Amino acid sequence: MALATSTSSYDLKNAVSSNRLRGLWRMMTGFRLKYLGATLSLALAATSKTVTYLLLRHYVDDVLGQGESAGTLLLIALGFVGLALFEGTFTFLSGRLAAQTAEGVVLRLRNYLFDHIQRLSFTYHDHSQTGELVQRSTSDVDALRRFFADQAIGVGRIVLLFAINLTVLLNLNWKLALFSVIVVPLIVLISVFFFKRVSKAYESYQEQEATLSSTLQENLSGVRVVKAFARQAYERDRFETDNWEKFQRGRQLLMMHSLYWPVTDILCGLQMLAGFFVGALMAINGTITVGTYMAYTGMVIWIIWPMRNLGRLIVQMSTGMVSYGRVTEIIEEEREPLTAGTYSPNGDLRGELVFQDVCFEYDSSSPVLKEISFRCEPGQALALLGSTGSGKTSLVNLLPRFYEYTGGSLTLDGVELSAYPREYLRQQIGIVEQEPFLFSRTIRENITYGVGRDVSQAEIEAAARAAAIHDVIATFPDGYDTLVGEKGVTLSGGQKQRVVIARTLLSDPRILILDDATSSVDAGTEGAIRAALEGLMQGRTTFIIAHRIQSVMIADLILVLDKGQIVQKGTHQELLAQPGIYREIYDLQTRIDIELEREVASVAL
Ligand code: TTP
Ligand code: MG
Repeated sequence: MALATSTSSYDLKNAVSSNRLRGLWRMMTGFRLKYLGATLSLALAATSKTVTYLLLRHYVDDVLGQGESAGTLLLIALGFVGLALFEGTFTFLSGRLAAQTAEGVVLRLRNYLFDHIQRLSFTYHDHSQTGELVQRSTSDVDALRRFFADQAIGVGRIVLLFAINLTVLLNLNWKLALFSVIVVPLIVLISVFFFKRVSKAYESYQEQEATLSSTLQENLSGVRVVKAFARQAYERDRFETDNWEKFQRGRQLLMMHSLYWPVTDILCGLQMLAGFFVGALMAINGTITVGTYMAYTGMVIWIIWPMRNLGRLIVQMSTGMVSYGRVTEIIEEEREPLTAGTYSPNGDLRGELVFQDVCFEYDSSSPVLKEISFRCEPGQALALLGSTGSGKTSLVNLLPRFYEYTGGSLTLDGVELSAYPREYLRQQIGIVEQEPFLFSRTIRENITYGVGRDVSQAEIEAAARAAAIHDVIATFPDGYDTLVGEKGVTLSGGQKQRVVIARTLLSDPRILILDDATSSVDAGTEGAIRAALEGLMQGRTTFIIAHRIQSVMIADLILVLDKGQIVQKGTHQELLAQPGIYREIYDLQTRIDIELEREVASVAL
């Protein structure tokens, strides 16, 4: 890949500026030479156009009717052809360079955004809508591409055409030249007036588009729920309302554009007519030559029409500016530092954890964990039990530093957790998340996802066996190369969970966290996984979150959480011996089990 597009070598944070034009200029780092080349080519093309008119003037005034020779005529004809070729070549070159600049800049920008969004914090992603992020990384980036490809270069072209032609005209006849541009300040004023309004209208249009793509994205993810509740009509109405709003805003935006055109067209047209008329009078009076008049009529078009286009470009640039703002809002967000840490650990973790009055809350709302204190020796298994919403997931999410605890002290192998680099923790801690997620790739790719090395088929199978999923995979025609997800087979909830367990086991973490990892698995399979895990838990600190007593009773220490607090702590035997939630759950679950057995027995009879 070309160096200029590689994201690792370039930090787009530099391109964040309150001055949007400056920011856009900075975004072009590495491509500015190309852009200047494009502008220079334009200048050459514009100059040759003007020279063509001067040649025409020379022909009319000095050659025509002066007993011209065939040689002179040929020379002049060649001159016209040469100039046309010259202009064409440089117009082409300029377009090409501009396209390279624009595509190059946004290629890099897209890569950067993708990488950047992945590195933002969990908190950021909790609060941002996927659809909105997608829209900013596509539609807004595309608006920036248009800015670099058409608008930035277009402005250069217009300024050059204007400057060159006006300078020459001023030299030919300054009075006529000045008369021809009296309308220009007015056009600029009108453009600025529209620029402000179009910016606003476009911003609100893009916002609505983001809302719409969020709605679309959410409804696609939740299409099963929509169907299950037969809420298609309701969702359609909601979408239609949002879409109607977008239509309204789009119409308003177009209205602005369509108002701008006739106003400036009339102004420009009148200006040109007046210029032609006055010029003709001057030519008749002999103030200017006929050749000058002809050159003037050619050149004045290249002053007036570009000015009209300048207005259009200024108006269109406002869209680029708005998109710039929307994209840099993401770029401005701080990345989660992955490798930074005041402590640089050596080798693997032992896995000794000490919680001392640890408190935690998500964005300073109500506390989620309150003064959690316990200790866990290396290699121990620790279980968390508690009603839903009691804070179990939140507690284990602190360990890989997905979130930062807000009070107390949490040490890992004797060092405060906040001193560890996140990347190291995430390599050492394996977490089977409560909601399993698989990529739309093969099962093999999903299982080997977290391992940064080549793994043998035997290793993959061993992990899959331990997670009690090997036999299921073996039934697929493509085995481990079966595609899962949208383009392949759909796995059941329990099967997904087991693939995710295999993935985590394969990464061989020092601390293993199973967050309700077997919630979608039947009791028999859970037993098989548990038996396999017991062997694998040896030598690593393990956190088990589960709702079944059978899953947690093997732990060396069981914590019972309620509303973010530890209400009971001890081994299975200790907790059974005391009154409390644990014994209640135990009694309830055994009673259900006994009744179930009785039912099964009676059916069997
Ligand atoms: P959890 O820690 O998710 O509760 P839990 O894991 O014990 O529950 P379950 O058995 O259902 O998995 O949530 C504790 C509280 O924190 C709960 O009130 C929701 C809140 N919370 C957030 O505000 N943001 C989050 O990202 C999460 C995960 C939880
Ligand atoms: Mg949970």
